[in-house]
Amino acid sequence: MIKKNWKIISVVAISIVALTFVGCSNSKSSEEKKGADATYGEKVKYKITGIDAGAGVVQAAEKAVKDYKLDYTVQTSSGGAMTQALADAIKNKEPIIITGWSPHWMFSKYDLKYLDDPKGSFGGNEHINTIARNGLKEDMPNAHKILDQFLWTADDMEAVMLKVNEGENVKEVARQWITDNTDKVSKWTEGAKKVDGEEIKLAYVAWDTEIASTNIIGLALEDMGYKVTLTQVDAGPMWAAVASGDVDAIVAAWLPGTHAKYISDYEGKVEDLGPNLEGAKIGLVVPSYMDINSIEDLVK
Ligand code: PBE
Repeated sequence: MIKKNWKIISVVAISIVALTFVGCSNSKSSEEKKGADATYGEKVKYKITGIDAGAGVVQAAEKAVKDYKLDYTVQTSSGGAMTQALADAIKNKEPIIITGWSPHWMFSKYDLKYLDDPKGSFGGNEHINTIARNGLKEDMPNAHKILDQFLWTADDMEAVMLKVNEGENVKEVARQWITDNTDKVSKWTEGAKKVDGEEIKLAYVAWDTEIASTNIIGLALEDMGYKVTLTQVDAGPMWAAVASGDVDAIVAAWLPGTHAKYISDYEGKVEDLGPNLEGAKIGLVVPSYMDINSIEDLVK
């Protein structure tokens, strides 16, 4: 009887010790997290370094601030200014939180991580679609066919982006990529006839991803005899231009989440030609040396 009681007492005692230990280590780690964020938050002045206000990733970051009740503001600038701020922070091993996306050369150049997004403010897997103006199919069937067949991979795009980031001229990088990838390009042009100087206009935003894709498809169209004009605009005007027919197409529609508002605003006013790239993603990105893993770790 006494023996049995001892057994029970020692099991209970061990459990208490174990639970206390687990409890302590849990509260300690969340305290540490809070401590880490207080330091990070102050160091980054409670700012998420963003890009242009029209970008879906900036709007998603603003949604995240609300969803997670963060004491942060999203600072808008440009893709170039954001990656410069990232480079500066990494050079000094300082914290920074940016509005990131993939594919992107920054993941090849630096050691970075996405913050987990348990509330899904940034959506899930994305693809990049080609969008044509209504009537392009009838007016320019060959160009329409090429745009419709345009398809490449995240690796392809990243290779182009990386070279451009390293300072090579985008037109030269595009020419080299097309020369090296005739198998892919010939699939895009399959069944399309060459034309003689027909004019075609594409719009894009100065996002590194879109600079790469628009130059590649632009050159592929040029090689099929088109006189191609690439116009750089902001995100809102880009969508408005293809919906009004001011430009013939864009290859920069991030769906289903990032540009959801744009595509629903112009429903019926544009033709969605489907994905030209699968496996894209947006989110908050930080250098791997930062001791946080989730957007929730930014909550004070
Ligand atoms: N991006 C790159 C864009 C789409 C392409 C992720 C910066 C955005 O609207 O957020």
